[in-house]
Amino acid sequence: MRVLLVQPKVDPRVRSLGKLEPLALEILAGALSHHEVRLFDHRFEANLAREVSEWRPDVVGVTALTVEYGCAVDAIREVRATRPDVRIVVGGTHATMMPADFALPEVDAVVLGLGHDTFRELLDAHASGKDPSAVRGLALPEKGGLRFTDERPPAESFDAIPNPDRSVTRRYRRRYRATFSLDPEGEATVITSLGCPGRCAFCSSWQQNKGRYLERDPESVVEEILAAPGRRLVLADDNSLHNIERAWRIVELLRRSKTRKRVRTFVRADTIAANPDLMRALREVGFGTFIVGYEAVTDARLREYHKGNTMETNRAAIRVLREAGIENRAMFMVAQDFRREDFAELSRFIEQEKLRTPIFAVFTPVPGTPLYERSQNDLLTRDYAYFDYVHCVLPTRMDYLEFHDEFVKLYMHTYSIRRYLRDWAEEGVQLLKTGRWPATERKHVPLGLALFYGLAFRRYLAPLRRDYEAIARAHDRERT
Ligand code: B12
Ligand code: SF4
Repeated sequence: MRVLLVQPKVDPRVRSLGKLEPLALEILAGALSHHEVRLFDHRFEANLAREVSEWRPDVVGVTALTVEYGCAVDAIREVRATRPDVRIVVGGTHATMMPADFALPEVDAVVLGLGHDTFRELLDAHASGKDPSAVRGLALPEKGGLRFTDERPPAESFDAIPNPDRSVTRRYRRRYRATFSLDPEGEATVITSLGCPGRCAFCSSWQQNKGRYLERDPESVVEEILAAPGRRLVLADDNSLHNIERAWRIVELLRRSKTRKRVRTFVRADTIAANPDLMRALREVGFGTFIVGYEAVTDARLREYHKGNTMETNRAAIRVLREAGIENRAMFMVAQDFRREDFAELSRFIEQEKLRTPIFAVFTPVPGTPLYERSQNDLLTRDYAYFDYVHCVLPTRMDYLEFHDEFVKLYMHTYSIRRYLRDWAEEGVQLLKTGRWPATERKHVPLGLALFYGLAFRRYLAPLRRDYEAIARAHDRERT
C-alpha cells in the first residue's frame, strides 16, 4: 500500500521552540517497511493537495500535538477534498489525549498511544479487506462519536519500538533545528526512553504513557546516536538519565567510540545533584546542554507541583552543571497566580544563580489530563494554538495584560546585554581578587551569542501582546 505520513504546519500564533524531525512519523515509517511510505512535512512544503493527487496514496496518516490540532484538521480536510476515497488515520499526542476531537466525518480511524503496531495492523487489515474493529487500540469515528476497539496492552519493553526510517525526511534534513540554533547542519532527534517515573502535577507525559518508564538498552542508544545524521542531536526523552547504571554504560560506549557528536537532553535536577561524577563524564563524551525543569524558586511551589525536588537540590544541580561545564537550559514555570513579586523573585533567582539561558513556561492545563477537566470552567480560551505554554489560558491573579508584560519583561531582563556585561564585570573583579575566573556559564554563552539571544527573544515574543489582547477580548465577548 502507499502510505503518506503528514506532519502538519504550525499555526503562526504558536511560539514554538523549534522545528525538529517528526520522529514519531519516522518511527511509523520504520514499522511499515513492507509498504511504500512517503513523508510530507507541511512546515516546509505548501502543496499537500498536489502531493495527494499526484502520488495517489491509499492511506494518509496525520500526527498532531495539541498546538498542531487546527492545522492537522485543515490538512485532513484538504486531503479528503482532494481524494474522497483515501483512508485517513490520525495519531499522536493530541489524538491519544483527546480522541473525541478527531470524531470527524473526514477521519477513518484514530490510533491511541504508541502507534507503530496498531497502524501496521490497521494497514494489514485494510490490505486484506478485514474489518478494523479487530485491531486493538483504535477509536473509530461513527455517527458523530467514537467507537473504541479493545485496549492494546501497554508496551512492556522499549525493544518493541522500531528504529526510525530517516530516508523519508532526507530532503528536509538541514531544516530541522531548534528556533535559536545557528547551526547550518540542523539537528537530529533520537529517542532513548519513554515516559517518566516523575509525577509532576502539570505534566502530561507520564499521563500519556500511563505512568510507565521504558528504557532502550545502552548498546542500541549509542548505535543510534552514532548513526544519527549530522553532529548535533537532541534526545527526545522526557527524562534521559533516570537509570544511573545505564547512563554510565552509555558513557563507556560513547568513550570507546571516540565520537564528536554534541548531545542536548532533558534531565531532572535530583539526578544531576546526586551524580556529579556522571555529569563530568557525560560532558567529556559530548553531552553539552541539559534542559532541566527546575520549575520554581520556592519549596512551597515545588511541593504544589509534586516535583519531588527541593530548592536545595535545585541549587546543587546548578552548581554541578556549572562545575561540569554543561550548559544549563533551566526551565521555570510561570503560574497564572503570579504577582509582580513572584516575577521579581524568579528574576532575582536567575541573577543570583547566574543562569544564562533559562526558558519560562506559562502553567497550562494540558487537554486530556484531569487538570484540564478541573479547569473547564476557568479556561479563557479553548483555541488549542494558545496551549503552547507561552500564552496564558487561565485567568491570572494580576491584570491579564500586565501578566503578559511581566512575562515578556522577565525574558528581556534575563537576556539583556546589560545583564551580561554586568556579570562579566563582576567576574573580572573576582579574577583580579583571586587570580582565577569564577566558574560561571559565561564561557558557554559568548558575547555575540548573548546579543543574538536578546534579539531573538525580542522577535519571538513580539506578537504575544496582540494574542493576549485577542484572548482577553474574546473571553469578554463570551461572558457578555
Ligand atoms: C522533542 C520534543 C520537542 C522538540 C521537537 C518537536 C518537533 N517534532 O518539532 C521541540 C523542542 C522543537 C518541541 C517543541 C514543542 N513542544 Co515538544 N516535545 C518534545 C518531546 C520531548 C519528544 C517528542 C517526541 O519526539 N516523542 C517521541 C515520539 C516517538 O513519540 P510520540 O510523538 O508520542 O509518537 C508515538 C505515538 O504518539 C504515535 N503517533 C504519533 N503520531 C502518529 C501519527 C499516526 C498517523 C499514527 C498512526 C500514530 C502516531 O506513534 C508514535 C510511535 O509509536 C515531547 C515529550 C515526549 N516525550 O513525547 C514534548 C512535547 C511533545 N512537546 C510539547 C509541547 C507543548 C511543545 C511546544 C508547544 C513547546 C513550545 N512552546 O515550543 C512546541 C510545539 C512544537 C510545534 N509543533 O510547534 C508537549 C505537547 C503536549 C501536547 N498535549 O500536545 C510535550 C508532550 C511535552 C509535555 N509533556 O508537555 N518539542
Ligand atoms: S520530571 Fe519532567 S517529564 Fe517527568 S513528570 Fe516531571 S515534568 Fe514530566
